[in-house]
Amino acid sequence: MAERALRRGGAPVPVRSIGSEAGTAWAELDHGLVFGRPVPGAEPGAGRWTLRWRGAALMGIVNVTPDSFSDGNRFAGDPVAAVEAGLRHWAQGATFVDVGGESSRPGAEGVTESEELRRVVPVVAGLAEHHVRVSIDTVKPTVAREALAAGACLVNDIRGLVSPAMRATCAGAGVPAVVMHMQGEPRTMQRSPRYADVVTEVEQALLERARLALADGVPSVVLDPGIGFGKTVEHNLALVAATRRLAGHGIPVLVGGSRKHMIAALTAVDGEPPEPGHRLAGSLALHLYAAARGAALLRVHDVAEHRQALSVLSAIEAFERPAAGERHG
Ligand code: HH2
Repeated sequence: MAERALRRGGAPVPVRSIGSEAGTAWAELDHGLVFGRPVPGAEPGAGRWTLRWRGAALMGIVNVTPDSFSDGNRFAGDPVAAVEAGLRHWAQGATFVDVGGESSRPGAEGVTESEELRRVVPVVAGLAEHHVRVSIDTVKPTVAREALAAGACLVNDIRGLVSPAMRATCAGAGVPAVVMHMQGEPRTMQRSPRYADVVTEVEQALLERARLALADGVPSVVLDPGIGFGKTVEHNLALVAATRRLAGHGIPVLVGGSRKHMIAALTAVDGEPPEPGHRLAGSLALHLYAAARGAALLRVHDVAEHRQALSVLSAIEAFERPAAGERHG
């Protein structure tokens, strides 16, 4: 396993060929996350629990913030509505519901620990009561710890676990983490993002962060190129186009482009970019592309619509591909 090689400091496994053109169906690719504690749907074995799935799974977004770029103020101050939104994502087929209490949109100011805790803990607890797999979207180890105690089972850290305390929190709780790439910090990250080779730099940074996390005892990780986090539209396009390469390390890859600025920038009509609530079609195109090239998780606002699109794509591809016997016959 690539994670084992990273833990030993060995070279990552070579790039796999994924995708319909390569003859490997993305919808049949096996993905898994290892936990050090029981999680709904995970199989026990040797003191660990493994959650397995095939193809691209969905992470439904619930932002309990007044200022998120898309659903800001929808659930702020209303944990009951936030829990209902999370339950809707879950019923529509999300594998994780991602709860966040601090916006990371470009220019966003941070919130205090106590305010973030006040926003997220009741929502996490309300969802966990219904056996929903909750991921906590935070950069603060204390918020992660409290959310895990309230029933979350995955940490989504847009700072990529640079904090040793965050790595220790995940390791101590026996939960995996999403290791996301960001250049700079939300307040200033979009001022002048620069890379000599964006794909190589992001890939190397993610592998290094993953190695650190695994070495510190985090049971498993997800890699995320961080669409829109210190990146121009071209940087984002290069990274989405490199999904097959990023997924080739044998570590699950998450892509999160839902309703983001790059979609608005690519689809403006007469200089008018669509509002976040009108970026679903572009989000679907981006995510289907990534799914077909091996992305294991898609972080989305619209779970039912993504589920429908993924089901149709995989059904067509299954029909297109010859049966194994015919292929070699
Ligand atoms: N994007 C956002 C927040 N968290 N986490 C991961 N792993 N990957 C992402 O791409 C990602 C993320 C930003 O989107 P959103 O939560 O919709 O908005 P806001 O940050 O304004 O709350």
